[in-house]
Amino acid sequence: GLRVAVVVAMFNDQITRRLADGAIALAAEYGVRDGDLKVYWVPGAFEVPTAANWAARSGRFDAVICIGAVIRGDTAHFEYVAGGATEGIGRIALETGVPVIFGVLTVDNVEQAMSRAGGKDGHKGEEAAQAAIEMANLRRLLRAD
Ligand code: INI
Repeated sequence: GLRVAVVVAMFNDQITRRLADGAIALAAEYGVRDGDLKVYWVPGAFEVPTAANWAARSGRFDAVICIGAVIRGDTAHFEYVAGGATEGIGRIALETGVPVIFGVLTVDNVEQAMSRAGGKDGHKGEEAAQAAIEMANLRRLLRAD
């Protein structure tokens, strides 16, 4: 019965689509119903916290999964984009109390990103969905006790 929002950055979408697909597939595997999972696209990783904030405060979701890929090679302001996304996502989780999960890759190049999006270094989208389910269940447990 968990309701999950997935906020996905369009920037580097050859990576973020893979991450999102993995997150969605894992959530389905763990029993999240089709209609209980919503996907929201934003321009880039910097906008992810904004939409995650809206989703977390809507009262409609038990967890929010944030997906993005910040690649150092692409930008001189890597640190700002990656730092903004990281700080924002962490802050929203603490401020709202809703699990807001960090599925944003911060890597040097596309190869590193691909290897973490279902390649030899695992699947960070699947890991993010797993973390979302664990945290949403833990929250329910702590509220019930
Ligand atoms: N956004 C990303 O998600 N990944 C990147 O690697 C990236 N680079 O390289 O610049 C990126 N930039 C866009 C940024 O997230 C915002 O969408 C943009 O600055 C508008 O606010």
